[in-house]
Amino acid sequence: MYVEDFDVRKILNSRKEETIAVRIKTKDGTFETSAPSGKSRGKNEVFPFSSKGVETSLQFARAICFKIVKERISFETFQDLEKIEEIIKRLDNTTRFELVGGNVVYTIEASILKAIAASQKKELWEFLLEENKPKLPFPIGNCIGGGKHTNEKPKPDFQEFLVIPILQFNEAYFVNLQAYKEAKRLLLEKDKFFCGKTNDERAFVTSLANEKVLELMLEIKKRISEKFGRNIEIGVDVAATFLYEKKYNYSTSVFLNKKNLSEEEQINYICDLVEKYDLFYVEDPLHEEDFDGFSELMKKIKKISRKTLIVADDLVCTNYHRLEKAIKKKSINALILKPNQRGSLLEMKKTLDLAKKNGIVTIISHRSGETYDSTIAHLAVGWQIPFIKAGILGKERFAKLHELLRIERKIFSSREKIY
Ligand code: 2PG
Ligand code: MG
Repeated sequence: MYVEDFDVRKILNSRKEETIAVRIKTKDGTFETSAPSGKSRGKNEVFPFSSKGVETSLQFARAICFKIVKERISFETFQDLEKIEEIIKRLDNTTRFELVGGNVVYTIEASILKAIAASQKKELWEFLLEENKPKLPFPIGNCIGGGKHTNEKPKPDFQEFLVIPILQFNEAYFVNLQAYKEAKRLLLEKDKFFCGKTNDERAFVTSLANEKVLELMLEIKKRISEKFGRNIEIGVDVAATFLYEKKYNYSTSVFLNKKNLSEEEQINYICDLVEKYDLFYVEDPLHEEDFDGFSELMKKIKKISRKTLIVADDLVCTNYHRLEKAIKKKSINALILKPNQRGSLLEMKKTLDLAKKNGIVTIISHRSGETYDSTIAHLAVGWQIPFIKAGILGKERFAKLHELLRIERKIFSSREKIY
């Protein structure tokens, strides 16, 4: 497959921040990818854009695509992405794409993969698939939010309160929407300041403290079970790095009798919450450099709950070497993967394979600032990642969720295929 032409554009994401869209043309059609942006970014992520700004990244993207076209570089396999990375390394050999920007690497690589897939008459997920009985991921939905994604105050200190239905995808999608509606009803009852407002990821904004929201999440779980006969799990993204400055600093907690917690107190607090609210999922419970604290927490959690996932997002940042360290120290049993945390899809795949080999549960994730791009839906199915965190509502979130609904039909429908 050869790239015949390309277009690199600047677009806005859901937070109205500038980002990049790359479109390439081959004899099979046009293929586009745009990049999302994080707000609670880990310090070990690659640079999303050049340290010189978005414009510089766009110029680099054009130069790289121009070279691909002019030199008639051929792409046939996933590993052929190395050809792009060689070009990029010559322009920018920093480890974190400081000059080019990780979003340039990601959008070019993903667009090329879509084109290779099409040249073999496949969609991206089909091209990536290594197994013959694909499963759809379980969608993790963000219902209520606080932390960095919410501007209003007071707000819960935790960033995300999540619902997780372990159900067939189409059912889980529906259940998440119902849970979201229940969240709204309950907030109207229990939060006198609530006016239906939502945050960056369309999660509801509330003035309630962490534990009050968790009580409400248990109520949502109960109502979903009563109304629909479906069991859902619940969880949180603590995003603890953003609470941490020498201690973990809380503003609105009702459960705690003090507001600044030491590492040990934070670990005990998380254990208490897991026990009291039967949490299935806890993302970034400690700050982004605390591998040992995570290990301590893992030891304690094992005694309380066998099902709970202790998930690294900012701790690992989709970085192979940081995952190696987390595995060695037994810091985690689950891992967030975000393509633009790493830029390189080759590296992301290596990290995913290492996680799978070591029994670490993986979750592919959107960012808080999103576009209409649906690439992560394809990566989730193609690479058989068991969970996807992609929100519940909003066009940018639907872009991924609805693509998964379509893929599910394509895989499981016995009707003549129109998908
Ligand atoms: C997270 C993400 C997505 P951001 O912390 O998991 O929810 O947030 O994209 O702002 O880093
Ligand atoms: Mg996170």
